[in-house]
Amino acid sequence: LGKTMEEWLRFSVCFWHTFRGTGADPFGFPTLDRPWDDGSNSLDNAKRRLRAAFEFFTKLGVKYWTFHDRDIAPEGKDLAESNKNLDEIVELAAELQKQTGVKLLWATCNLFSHPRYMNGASTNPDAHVFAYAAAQVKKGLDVALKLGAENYVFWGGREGFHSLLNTNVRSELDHMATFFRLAIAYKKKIGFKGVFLIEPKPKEPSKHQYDYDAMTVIGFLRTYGLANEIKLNIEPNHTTLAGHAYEHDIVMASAFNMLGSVDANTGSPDLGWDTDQFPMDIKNATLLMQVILKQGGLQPGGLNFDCKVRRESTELKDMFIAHIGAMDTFARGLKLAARIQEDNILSQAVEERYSSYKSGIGAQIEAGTTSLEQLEEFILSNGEPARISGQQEHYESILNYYI
Ligand code: GLO
Ligand code: NI
Ligand code: NI
Ligand code: NI
Repeated sequence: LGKTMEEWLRFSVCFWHTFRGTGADPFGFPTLDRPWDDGSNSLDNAKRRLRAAFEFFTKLGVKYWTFHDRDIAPEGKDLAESNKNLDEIVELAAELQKQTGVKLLWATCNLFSHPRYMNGASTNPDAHVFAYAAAQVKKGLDVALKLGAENYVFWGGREGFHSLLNTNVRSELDHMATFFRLAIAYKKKIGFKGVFLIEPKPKEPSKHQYDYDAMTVIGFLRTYGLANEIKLNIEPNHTTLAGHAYEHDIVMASAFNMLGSVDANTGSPDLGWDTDQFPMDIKNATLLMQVILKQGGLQPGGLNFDCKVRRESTELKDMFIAHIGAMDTFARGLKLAARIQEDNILSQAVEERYSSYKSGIGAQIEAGTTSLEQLEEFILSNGEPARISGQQEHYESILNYYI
């Protein structure tokens, strides 16, 4: 299919779950032991973590990693100190990237953990907080440039509202658009070539997040004239949280040429939160890889494992098993998707389903050369359309044949 397995499957390990995850949850204290991590906020500890991370990437054979500014380097007493800490760690990251050949799929800024962001970052009612977030992103882009990030992600975890009664929605959305415009201007100014990506999520931690799902973000980007500058990073677990099928946002984003990258995880659709499980479902992986194959790959995006081992996993080897299992799942998904594409049975069935648009009145509809009067005329002389039954089962059983 014109690319190697590695080119189709641009796997990436995220630093925050794998090296900052502790197994803690809202009801429980940390459970995971990380022998290199003394739990302190020191720069030395941050360096040990980063070295351990690169050892892990190398042993796993993964070519990409991702991080937030604040998970690789400790936040200081003010922005200047935070930036200084970050510089020191980024220096080491650059060295480790060079030594190992592991590259940066994307960088991002944490604009959600610190209390200053409790009412939002770019959509905060306080302009002072907006300015802080902007300054943080400025540094984030400098770092992304320095480390050769291929993309840069914005996940607006606090960009949303808890009550409409205290929220001026329109002005918050205007501010968010301004924030992106400023980031785009700075990106161009410093010559950063990475692709900007917004990661939709409907809720958690915000009660309602503005970047609800793929179509909401696409609508936002088009409304504000940003659609040529920003694409989407789709996380299937967020898609199911929004009440959609696992593959829904991948398909929708790709249909509008907006699928930039994937946070390759999975969730249990019956749960109401983002469980960030490692993807182990072959059928889901096949559905996803089908879309990626069809659009010709994800480059410069990738399959970033935004996943965490459960708090019951105490052994280090669980981190390896989880990532290897997930990579195998996508490799099988890719092979199945390739077979489905080669066989052409499913695509022929789809083509057949739309065959009425190939000629006659359908071709005129496609070409946009018809009118309501003409269509009425067509119905008056042709009558009721025929009904086709059992469609869903027809296509699903074809897919099942491969899995
Ligand atoms: C949370 C998101 C989050 C983002 C990350 C990168 O649910 O998945 O982990 O992926 O902040 O922007
Ligand atoms: Ni994510
Ligand atoms: Ni998530
Ligand atoms: Ni996540």
